[in-house]
Amino acid sequence: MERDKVIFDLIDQELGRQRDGIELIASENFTSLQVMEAMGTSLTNKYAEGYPGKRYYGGCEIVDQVEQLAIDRLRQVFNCTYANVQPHSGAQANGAVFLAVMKPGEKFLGLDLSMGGHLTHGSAANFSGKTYQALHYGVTKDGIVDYEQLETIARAENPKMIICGASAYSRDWDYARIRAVADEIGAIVFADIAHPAGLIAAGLLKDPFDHCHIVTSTTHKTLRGPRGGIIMLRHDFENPWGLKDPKGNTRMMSSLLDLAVFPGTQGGPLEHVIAAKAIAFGEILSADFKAYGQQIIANAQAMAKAFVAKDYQIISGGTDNHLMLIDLRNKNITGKKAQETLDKAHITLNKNAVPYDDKSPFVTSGIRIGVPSITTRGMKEEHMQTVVDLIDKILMNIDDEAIIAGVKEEVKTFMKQFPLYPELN
Ligand code: DSN
Repeated sequence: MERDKVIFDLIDQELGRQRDGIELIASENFTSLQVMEAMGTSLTNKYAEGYPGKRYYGGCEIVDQVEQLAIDRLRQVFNCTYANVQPHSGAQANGAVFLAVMKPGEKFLGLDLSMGGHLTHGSAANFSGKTYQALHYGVTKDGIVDYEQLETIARAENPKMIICGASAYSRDWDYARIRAVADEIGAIVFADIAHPAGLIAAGLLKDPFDHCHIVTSTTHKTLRGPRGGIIMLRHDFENPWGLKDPKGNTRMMSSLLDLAVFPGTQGGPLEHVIAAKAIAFGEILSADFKAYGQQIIANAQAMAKAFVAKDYQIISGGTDNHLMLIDLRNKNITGKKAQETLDKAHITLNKNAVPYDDKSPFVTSGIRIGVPSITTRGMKEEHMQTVVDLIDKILMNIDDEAIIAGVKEEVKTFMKQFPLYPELN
């Protein structure tokens, strides 16, 4: 077979794009080379429906070891007793939780997408909003989760499940407060920690596991692994609603979750990705990861301060984690225009609705900025001022093509200090 030059050329171009640009998409990161290597291996050829030691196919003796290592390492990362490493994505992990816990039409409560929540927490366009009755809490005018509203809705509506977690929220969570109201009404608490998982693993944010019955995450954001999802329980428990498996047996939550991933929502696991997850979890268990997490928070806070000094409006006034949401209305620029123009200068981020936004989700009034990727590339607090200066130069000259082209060159030169995959030509 001839090498597919067309595709490999595009892959080379993408590597160049990643190297030359300032990557500020809060949900992205750069994996280690060994994490990427594992995904391009013979493990991609193997079918392994089932779980280690209980497969529906022969020849699984090697992938069983790979998957068991991934499970064991993940348990160690979050000090939990149960882990499922098979979900292909965070959305798949969340879908499995819904399948395990909820019957169609039942109520749950999650953070509104327009206030920083996630599609799978009840958006009308998503399976979660179509299959179940989604109720939402929001954030206050100050941009902090409105716990009072959450409690009021929970007490009035008795949802079966309360979800905490967000895609565009820069503050830590009061998991204990959510658990307290959930216990009053007999609801399960499910935390989706996809965004801050790496900071939680590093012990730098509150630990959700003591208060939330079920926890899911993606593996490719602050955890710096391959694209994928995971589900975890610190302690297994009997399912409180007497839910039955398809054979009519009542099962422990761990067993219901395993069944909900396979055969409930997925077929064969991606063992090449699971191998990469195992490598990433091994990296998280190393001494360096805590320092990485600390640097992320230091960078995010330095960046927020530099934006505030230039009169940018940060939602909630700052950040506890790896990201910030900026309301651009005082600058008279939409999120869409900002994203598109910054893209021309190889500064990559996403437009984002801000709480109480008056613009459509396609336009938005804000941008979301995250620092995990630039922290992986080696940036420190002192580099945040340069990044903010470059963004500000574009936003203050949004229709000036010459200035935009100049910033693109400045970005390229600046990023040469922070090599990315030097082993790859
Ligand atoms: N799309 C992800 C994000 O950007 O936050 C969440 O799934």
